Amino acid sequence: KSEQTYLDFLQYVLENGVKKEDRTGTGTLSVFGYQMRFDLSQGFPLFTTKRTPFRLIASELLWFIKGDTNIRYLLQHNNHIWDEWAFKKWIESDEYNGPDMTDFGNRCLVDEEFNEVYKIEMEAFCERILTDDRFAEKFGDLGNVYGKQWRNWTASTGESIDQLKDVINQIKTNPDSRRLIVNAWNPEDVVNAGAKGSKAALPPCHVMFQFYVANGKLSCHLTQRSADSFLGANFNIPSYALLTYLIARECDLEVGEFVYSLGDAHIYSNHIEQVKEQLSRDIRELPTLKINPSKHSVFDIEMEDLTIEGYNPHPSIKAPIAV
Ligand code: UFP
Repeated sequence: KSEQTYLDFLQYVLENGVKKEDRTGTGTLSVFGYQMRFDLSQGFPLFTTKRTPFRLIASELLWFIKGDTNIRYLLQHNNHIWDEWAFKKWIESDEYNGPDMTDFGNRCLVDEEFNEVYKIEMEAFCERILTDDRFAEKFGDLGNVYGKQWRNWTASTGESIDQLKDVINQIKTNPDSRRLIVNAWNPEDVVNAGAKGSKAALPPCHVMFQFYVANGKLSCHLTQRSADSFLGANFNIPSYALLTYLIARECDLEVGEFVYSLGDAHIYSNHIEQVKEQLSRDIRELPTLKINPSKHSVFDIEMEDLTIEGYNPHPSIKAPIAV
């Protein structure tokens, strides 16, 4: 049922999406405004019509939860999903004097020779982030991205606000509150995001989330301004599902629903065949999430405390990511 909800969404964007250009120059089919609901008690929404790597989703979420914004932690967990953003900062810096990497995302797709040079530069970059502390501090940090805004939002007074900790305390002490919100969108940081010298590597896609407690169950509602339906949404759904499971557990609640609201929901023009392939596959049973019972607090969870059982997906489907 959960997975069908996602497949129906892909189908909907395919059928109703309008042709729309985008920042990356790829082109999309796009709809504006779409909502999905997933009953988390019916299994963990790691979908089966395409293999989705749970380790990447979990290590990224734990990285946010720690308030970490440096890709070193991700690399230590063999997670490369944020590399390009840090790499961009590096190649645009005065210290970089390797081969020209301008517009590397698009060039990799069309120029095989360039792609080889890029891969070597990127590998060297990651190795240096892992081994060179000064380098990592300077070029591994993505600035004011999720971890910072969730755990360490800077107020106008200079004081720091721990939104995630506060919201968990509120869920425990004031569960009927209608203000159980964590907001990642800071207008001050979003100005010029991604430009040289800006405060954040990119403006947040998952802008804010809200919790809701009723009948002993914790639900979560996420507002996402922009969704790559094929490569992004299937990561974002299990990521927030995991967050909801972890918080529910700490607050002695069962899991309720994950409600997922999208602004610009799009399928990139070079993902259409892949989407059709995914839609042709039959749905299998959703896996279950196991959390180390000896850990209680969200803030103590490490990768080895999380396991996925009964995951038997169809093979993954490759598609180029737009950067
Ligand atoms: N994107 C997602 N989910 C994410 C994330 C990015 O779908 O969690 F970080 C996609 C949405 C869009 C692109 O296709 O990445 C971001 O581009 P823009 O900032 O132009 O919306």
